[in-house]
Amino acid sequence: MKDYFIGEEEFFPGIGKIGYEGPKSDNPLAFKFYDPQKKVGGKTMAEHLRFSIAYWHSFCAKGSDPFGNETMVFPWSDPDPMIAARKKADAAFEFTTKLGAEYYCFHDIDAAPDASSVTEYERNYFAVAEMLKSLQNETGVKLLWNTSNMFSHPRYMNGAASNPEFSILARAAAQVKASLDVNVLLGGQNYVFWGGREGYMSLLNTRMKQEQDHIARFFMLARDYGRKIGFTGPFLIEPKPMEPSKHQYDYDAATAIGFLRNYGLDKDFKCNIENNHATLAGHTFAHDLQVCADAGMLGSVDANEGDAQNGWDTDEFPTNVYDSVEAMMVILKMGGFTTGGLNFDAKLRRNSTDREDLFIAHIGGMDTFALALEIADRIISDGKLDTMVANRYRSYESGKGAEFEAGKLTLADLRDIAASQPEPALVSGKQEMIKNLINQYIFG
Ligand code: XUL
Ligand code: CO
Repeated sequence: MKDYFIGEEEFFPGIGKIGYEGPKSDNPLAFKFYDPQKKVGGKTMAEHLRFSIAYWHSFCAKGSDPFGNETMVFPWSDPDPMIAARKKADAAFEFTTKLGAEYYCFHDIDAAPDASSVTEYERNYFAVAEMLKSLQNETGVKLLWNTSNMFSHPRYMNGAASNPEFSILARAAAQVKASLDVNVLLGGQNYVFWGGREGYMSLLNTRMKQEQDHIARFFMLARDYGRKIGFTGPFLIEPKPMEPSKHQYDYDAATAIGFLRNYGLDKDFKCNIENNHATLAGHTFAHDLQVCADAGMLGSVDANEGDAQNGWDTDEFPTNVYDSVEAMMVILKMGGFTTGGLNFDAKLRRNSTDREDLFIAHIGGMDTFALALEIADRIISDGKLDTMVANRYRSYESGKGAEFEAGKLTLADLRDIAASQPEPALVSGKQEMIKNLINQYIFG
C-alpha cells in the first residue's frame, strides 16, 4: 500500500491501486471497462483518454450549496494554510496515483493559499509549485493544465479582464502571470481561461465592446508572456453561456471561436469544451466538440454531465454512454487529443460522503469513456454510418454539384439547372435507422 501514497499520512486508507477486473466484476473499486494498456485502433486506452483529476472539486469543495453547509470532512484540512496545501497535494497525488489517472488540473488558489498582497500570493504559489513538482517527479503524474481563479474573490464581482475598473484587470494579470510561471515550472500541457465573470449582469451598465476589447488585449499579453517564458502549449478558452454571470462572452464554442478569430488569437488559442456548459447553451456535448473540431480548435475536454431536468451546472460524473459515444466519435475522427485530455470537472453529490465515493465516481466516469471509446472505434472502423452519411452528400461528388463546390457556378447557373430539372425527389435523412444502428453497436 505504501507504494501508492506519498506523504506522511495516508488519506484514503484501505483503498489500494484500482485495477481492471472486467465487466463481470462486482467490486465497486475496480474498473469494468477501462483497461489502460488495452489497444484500441493502434493506441492504448490510456493514450487515447488521458484522464485528469480536477483539484477543485475533488480536494477543495466540501459540499456546501446556497441552502446548506459543508457536508464533507477532509482529513487533509489544517488550520495552517501552508500545511493544508501540503496535505491537500499529498491527498491529490495519493488519489490520482491509486486511481491510475495520468494528469491533474488546478486553479492557483485551489493549490496554494490566496493572499491579497500580490507578493505574498506569489510566495505561497511558488512554494506550493515546488511541492507539486516533487510530487510529479515521484509519481509520474503530469499537469494537464492550470488556470487562475478570477471569479471567487469579491474584487472580481464585476469581472476580471472585463472589469470596468483598471486596477482589478491589473490584479487579475498578476494571477495569470504567476500561473504561467508555475505552468512552465510544472511542464503543463495547456493553459486554461474560464471567464465565469467575464460577461455582464445588466447590459444597462455595460459597454460590451470595450469589455471584449480588454479581454482580447489581456489574452494577447498572456500569450506574449507565455511564449517568452517557454510555454509552447495551447491556451484554451472554456465556453459557458451563463452562471455565475447572466451572460458570459464565451457563450459557446462558436462564439468563442468567432471572438478568437476576430482578434487574431486563433493560432495560439483553442477551446476546452465542457459537456454541462454546452448543454446550458442549448447544444449537445457533441455539437460543441464538432464546432471546435471543424475549426481545428478542439484542445481539451472537461468531462462531466448535467441533469436534463435542471437548468444549471450540476457537474455530475459522466455515466451517459450515448453522449460519450458521440463525443468520442468526434475526438477519434479529429485524430485524438494532442495536448488535451479528459479532465473530470465533476463533483460528488453533497450527500455522497464516504471517502470511497470519490473513487467510485471517477471509476464510473473512466469506465463510461472507455466503453464509449471502444464503441466509437467500432462505429468508425465498421464504416456503415460513414457510408450512410456519405450517401447523403453524394450529389456533390461529381457533375454540377462538384462544380458548385469548386466555385465554378454562378447563381444564374444554379437557376438554369433548377429550371431544366423536374421537382427534386424527396430524400430520407434516415435518422431513425441511424439511431437503431447506434443501439446495435452499443448493446449488440
Ligand atoms: C466552471 C468550470 C471551471 C473551469 C475552470 O463551470 O467549469 O471549473 O473548468 O475554471
Ligand atoms: Co470546467
